[in-house]
Amino acid sequence: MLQENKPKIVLIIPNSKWFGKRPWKQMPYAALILTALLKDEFSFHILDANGNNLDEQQCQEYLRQLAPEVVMVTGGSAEYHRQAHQAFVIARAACPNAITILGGVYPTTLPEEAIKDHNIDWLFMYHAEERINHFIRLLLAKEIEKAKAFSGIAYRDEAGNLVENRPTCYIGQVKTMVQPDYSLIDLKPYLYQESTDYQFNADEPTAFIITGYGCPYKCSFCASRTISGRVVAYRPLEDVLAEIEYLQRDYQVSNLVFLDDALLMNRKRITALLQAFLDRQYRLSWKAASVSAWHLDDELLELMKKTGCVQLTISVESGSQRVLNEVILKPLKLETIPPLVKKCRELGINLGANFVISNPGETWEEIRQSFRFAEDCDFDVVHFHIATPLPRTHLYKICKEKNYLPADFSFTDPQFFGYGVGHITTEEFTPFELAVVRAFEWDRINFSSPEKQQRVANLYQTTVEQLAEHRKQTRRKLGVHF
Ligand code: B12
Ligand code: SF4
Repeated sequence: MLQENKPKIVLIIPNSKWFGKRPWKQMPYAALILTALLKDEFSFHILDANGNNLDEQQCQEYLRQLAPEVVMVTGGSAEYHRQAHQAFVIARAACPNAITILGGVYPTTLPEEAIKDHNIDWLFMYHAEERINHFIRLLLAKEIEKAKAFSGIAYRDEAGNLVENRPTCYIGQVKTMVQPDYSLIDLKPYLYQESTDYQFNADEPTAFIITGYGCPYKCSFCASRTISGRVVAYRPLEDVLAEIEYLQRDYQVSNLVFLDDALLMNRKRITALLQAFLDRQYRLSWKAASVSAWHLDDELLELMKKTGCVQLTISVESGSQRVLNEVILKPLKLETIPPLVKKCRELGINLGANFVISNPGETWEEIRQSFRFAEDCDFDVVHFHIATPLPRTHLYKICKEKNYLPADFSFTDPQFFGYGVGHITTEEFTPFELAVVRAFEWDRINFSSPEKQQRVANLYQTTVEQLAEHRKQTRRKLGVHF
């Protein structure tokens, strides 16, 4: 079929800057997968409002000119739900008759909110692989009853209520993993990061990569299982290596950040991947955003270092073994952490750590234990997050059962997200106490000496003076500036 005869579909990537939120400029992996799935069968286009920093007017003009039959929007974390809805306001104004579909993490975890938007016809929940083409074919053929029976989607019934079809499988059951397709995305805006701890040398192109989706663990606050199920979907290593080589060849990428949920789960696989880095003589510096410390040991760390690892961030979450075992449900043994810090320092790998304070069931003393542990370990940088009850997580269920959330609690309250703002009140703590202790302990632990200040400044590729301003703002607003 000729390209022009194919039905036109546009995927909008909403601009994270709309509504003045913290902007994100990480490669939209979902768009790369959807390109691979849809571009041959349909006339598929991407309106990347985020990468190109487009405003509403520019998006409307683009849509009016193209006049697509289907407009799709990718909704990342629920925190950015307003941007997703704004994309549909634009789409409806520009192409009132188009079929509209919202997909991604937001509708998967919060369909009851997303469906309230009458600019949206369908919610496509969970993964797109082996599903989306069939669903679009049904819609274009006006087979509405069949579309309504499709698994893992949701829609509004005539009374305006959510109808949600459970999925029959998760990404882990998919037979063929799809190679991300970069051909319709202008990658350049994504290659240079603004001051985040993923930053390398600001002048060198940095790319993000995901080698597998999902995680089998069941940490109480985490949404991974809701989205991906419990079986990790691994991409073939050859595909991962081909992607890295493409990024190196076409974009001179020399820095890489792994964003997998469970990068280290399969020892044989991660070893084979890193060994290939050596065999193929890649000249790369790489970081991993959030790795499971219980899979790290000296041998793996040494291999990581040899292959260009410059930074790892581990999720320790709590300095209390009881809280880890009984509240957070993370299989981490705290005694393994100090030797890891020592080994990373010996090897010259920066080690960051994430903590989550104020899980229901945690005492004030146990929260203080987390700060003490973080300080004693002497990580290169430590982040403390206030537990945020994300939709459809175990944490949220407990909070509801125990009545720990305010009466007017809403996932769509712009104040809800941020991880520096608490919502949970138990017998042990209130959001205000948490915000205060978090901001000041973060400041004290990370910046207690000129050496530490310099260390963090180096990590963020910034100056101690600029860092001082961020610290001041974080203390004054009791918020997150990194
Ligand atoms: C990579 C990642 C990031 C990256 C990049 C984010 C981005 N916007 O691209 C960075 C590091 C920047 C990031 C930041 C944040 N993240 Co994040 N992130 C992830 C992670 C690990 C993988 C996401 C991913 O790219 N997966 C691969 C792609 C291919 O999958 P996908 O996006 O789900 O898309 C598939 C389907 O959903 C579907 N699909 C997607 N869009 C569409 C659209 C249509 C129309 C259709 C039909 C289908 C479809 O098709 C795709 C292929 O199957 C997930 C964990 C997870 N398990 O999902 C957390 C996760 C999404 N992040 C989360 C959070 C909380 C955040 C932050 C708020 C954290 C913070 N510290 O502030 C920020 C917010 C950023 C934002 N703008 O959304 C939570 C969200 C929870 C929730 N319920 O909202 C998750 C689930 C982590 C967790 N385990 O709890 N994140
Ligand atoms: S190990 Fe990480 S990704 Fe897996 S469930 Fe726990 S927090 Fe989520």
